[in-house]
Amino acid sequence: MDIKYEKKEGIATITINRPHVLNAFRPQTVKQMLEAMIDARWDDDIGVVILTGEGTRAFCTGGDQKVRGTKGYKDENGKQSLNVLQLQREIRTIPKPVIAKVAGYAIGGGQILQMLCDLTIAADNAIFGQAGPRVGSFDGGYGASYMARIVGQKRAREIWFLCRQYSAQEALQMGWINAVVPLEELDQHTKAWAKQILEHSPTALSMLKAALNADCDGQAGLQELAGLATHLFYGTEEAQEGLNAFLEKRNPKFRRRKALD
Ligand code: 1HA
Repeated sequence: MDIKYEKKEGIATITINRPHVLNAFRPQTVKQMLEAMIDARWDDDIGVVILTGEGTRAFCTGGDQKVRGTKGYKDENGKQSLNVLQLQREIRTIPKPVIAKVAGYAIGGGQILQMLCDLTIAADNAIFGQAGPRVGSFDGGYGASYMARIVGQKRAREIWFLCRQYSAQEALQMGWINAVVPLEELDQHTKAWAKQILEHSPTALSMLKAALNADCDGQAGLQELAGLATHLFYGTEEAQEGLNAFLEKRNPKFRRRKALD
């Protein structure tokens, strides 16, 4: 396995476990992360997901350049893909808060994963940066446009064009991450944030996540927000009347809607 997956006290933790390559991901890693995210999505006991990397040297340094081919990254059968884009969408749309716990490098596609998490808590040894233009790659999707929404257009261009590395403090100043804590306190702070979130209304949190996404994600964002609205609507007497009328082969008798009813 390329990841560790643990569920405890309402928190699912996904840990990229490839420290020999600073937690760079290959297609199998991404596939396992996706399966874990989907498990966490449907598990009613899970309210928060934590994404992290094994050890203290790296959160994730992006795609494993040692298995990169001409059409993407090669899996164990030689098939090439960019399946991390699917994982990005899952992090974005899972209706539960996802927290990135970052120690060490968050570089390239690893930095994008961190950025797509709802919240990022970094250790004081964390280093953030882009590498694509240095190694012949780029993420022009969320990696460009969502980054610019967060740090601004000038900074996003600097990050991508210069491929420099930024300290946790610099990332905090840019609004790229939420908090910086001493490395030895990273676990404790991340757990405390997760526990605080778990005390709050899961429906309110999921609606807020979808609403904030909808502002950036166009029709896909509206679909997500509307899906949650439909989910709530199904629980109303009005929606049940429509269903019952169909099943009972009669015309529905909908109550006239009062303002803000
Ligand atoms: O752009 C995309 C995508 C775009 C669209 C759609 C999908 C995408 C998917 C992915 C990506 C990308 O992620 S592109 C960017 C890929 N990442 C990089 O280019 C970062 C490469 N790594 C580094 O620049 C450096 O390793 C480092 C600045 C993070 C750390 O340097 P340091 O401290 O000097 O450590 P280093 O000795 O380089 O690394 C330790 C070991 O980890 C090395 O292995 P060794 O030589 O001991 O056998 C190193 O090769 C390995 N390693 C680190 N990062 C990667 C890696 N091996 C493969 N891939 C890596 N990303």
